[in-house]
This record gives sequence, C-alpha cells and structure tokens, in this order.
Amino acid sequence: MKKTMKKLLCAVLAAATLGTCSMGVSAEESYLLGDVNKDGVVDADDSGVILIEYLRVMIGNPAAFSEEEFALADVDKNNRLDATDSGVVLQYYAYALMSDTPITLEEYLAYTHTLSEEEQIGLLKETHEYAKPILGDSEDMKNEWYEQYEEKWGF
Ligand SMILES: [Ca+2]
Ligand SMILES: [Ca+2]
Repeated sequence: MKKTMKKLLCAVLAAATLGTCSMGVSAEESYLLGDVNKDGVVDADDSGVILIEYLRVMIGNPAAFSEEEFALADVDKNNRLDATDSGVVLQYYAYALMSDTPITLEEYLAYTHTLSEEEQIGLLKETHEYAKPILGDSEDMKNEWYEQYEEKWGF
C-alpha cells in the first residue's frame, strides 16, 4: 500500500515537474520586463497581478511569485515589490497606448528618467487623459481583482 502511494506520489510529482519543465522551456525565451503573467504583453493585467502579490505579502502571506516573476515584476529594480511597480506598469501601459511608435517598458523608464518632476507630472496627466476611456475598463477589472482578492484572502 505504501509503495503504491509512493508510486502515485512520484507520478504526480513527475507530472508536476514535467509541467514545470515545459514552462521552463518557454521561460528560457526572455519575457518582457513587466510581463508578469507571461502572455507576451505588458498591460493592466500585469499591473493588477503585481498589486495583488504586493497586498498578499503585505498582510503576511508568503510570496507566491517565482524568482523569475519577481524579477519581471520589480520594474524599478529596487529589489522590493510594491504599489510603485504596479503603478509604473499601468502608467507604461497607458503611455504605450498613446505612443505612435512601439516602446518597451525599459525605454519608457529611461525616457521618464530624463524628464524633470514637472514634466513627469505633465506626462502623467496627458497619459491619464488619453487613457481614461480605456482605463475605465481597467477600473472594472481592478474591482474584480479586489473582489477576488477579498474572497481569497478575506481582506
Ligand atoms: Ca502580460
Ligand atoms: Ca520595485
């Protein structure tokens, strides 16, 4: 009986490992900074995923992100995951929607670092105005995340 259980456990573990392995293969392709859910785009979903992980950890849960996911999520590279990372991803997403030419998150960060604080605020306002109709949908999405979060973690 014990042996059967062991075999079963091994099979389950093997299946789990295989799953991880096949994930590992695609993980070798490098993901875009900020693409935490690894769907090939950096958007409001990633921002939400980062926010949820941050809140989860903040109320004392162990981190759910893998090392790789953490590296993708820590967009300001300060080795901490917080609402700033989530905010930067959302700002970038809105900016990318507004921009005529494709821009990566790294390029966006490099660009905003060249701006004065005043210019940054101006850019944020402009981006926000532009993206408001689109981010309106994200607002609903965010509410959905919060609801799911509340259900899952009672917070
Ligand atoms: Ca994504
Ligand atoms: Ca960070």
